[in-house]
Amino acid sequence: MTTARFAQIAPQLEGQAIELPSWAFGNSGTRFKVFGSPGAPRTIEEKIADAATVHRLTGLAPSVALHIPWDLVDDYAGLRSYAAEQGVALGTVNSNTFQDDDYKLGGLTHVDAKIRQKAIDHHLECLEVMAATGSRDLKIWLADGSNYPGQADLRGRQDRLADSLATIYERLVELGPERRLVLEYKFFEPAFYHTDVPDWGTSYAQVVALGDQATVCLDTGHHAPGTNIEFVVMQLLRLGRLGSFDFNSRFYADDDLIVGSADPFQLFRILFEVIRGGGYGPANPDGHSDVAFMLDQCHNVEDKIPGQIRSVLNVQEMTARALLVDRDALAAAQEAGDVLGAHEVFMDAYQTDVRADLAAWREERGLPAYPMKAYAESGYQQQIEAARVGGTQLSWT
Ligand code: AOS
Ligand code: ZN
Ligand code: ZN
Repeated sequence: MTTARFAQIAPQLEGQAIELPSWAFGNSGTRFKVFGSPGAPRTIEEKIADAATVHRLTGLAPSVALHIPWDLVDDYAGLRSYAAEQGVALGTVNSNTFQDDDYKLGGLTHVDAKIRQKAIDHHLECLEVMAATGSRDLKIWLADGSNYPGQADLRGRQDRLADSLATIYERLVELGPERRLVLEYKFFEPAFYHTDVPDWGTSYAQVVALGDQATVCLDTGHHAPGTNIEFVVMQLLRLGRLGSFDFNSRFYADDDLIVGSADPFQLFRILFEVIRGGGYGPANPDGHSDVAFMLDQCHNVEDKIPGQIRSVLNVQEMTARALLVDRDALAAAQEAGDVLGAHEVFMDAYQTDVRADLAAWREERGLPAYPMKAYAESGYQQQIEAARVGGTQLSWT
């Protein structure tokens, strides 16, 4: 592909925004071990400073998602100002009903009304946080499920989930028409027999019952191996209910590895469907889209800040390649029944190396041509390793 072709799609790269998860900067690991990383943040402010560093070097990550209670502070308005000073905004608020003993057998689906109410109240608290931070989205991922056949009444749990979500949604709507409830699905883990929101269909059914301000979050690591994720993307966009992505890569289950590292072609196929379905912001005539791009990753063995830089660059690179698909030629080949011709048009774009064009594109905008190299040379890593001594490093477990 020529640089001239890149120049045609370059305007559509303008304004691409990928939200970073605050938890990606803290220590993380597996159930076997969490490794401490020198320089890992001890406060939410330090996480935000790290996220702002990713944005400064890439221009791609203007907001940070919060997780409650991991990012609990007394003054969210103050945190919002701090983030703004650093050059980023506070984004999606994620709830947490998976780290409290009370939720061992469920949260929003629990048989005990008191525990259900506690889980609902937690979400109402998240909504208050959103009011102070100016966040648009409340993202709900539920660990609710069961481990053994017969353990739980699957239908009863689904009905209780609908009731609990309706209470949360009612309050969300009061906060304004721009707010959204985004319901994430995941096919297993931590529950191993059944999960209460295991798939896009269940999430879709639940959000449609709530109303227009409820949408689905698609985490790329939350499907059975072999699932055609881009088909799900297409369908949710077609139905007008794709709210957001949690991007990451997986080899086996919910690996939360760097997006685009395990299967770059899958990322390309997903982004192609997003663009084709009108879900990509700058490609829309009104200049914005309702589909939020977020990362949901953990950097267990690699440095966290360059891990996030690599991730947003991977998304940008595959977005550029997906934009390069010659849609007219593709449609013509499809309509003519030219199977291999259509496939070739698709693959031509995928096989295009856009790295040099993107480096030049960055330089034109006053960004470093090579953000990974710029980070390595910036001294930021050494600086945080020297400065962040004492205190307790934050960890997501
Ligand atoms: C859990 O598997 C989900 O992917 C969540 O979106 C996310 O990882 C979690 O909220 C962060 O703990
Ligand atoms: Zn997720
Ligand atoms: Zn996950």
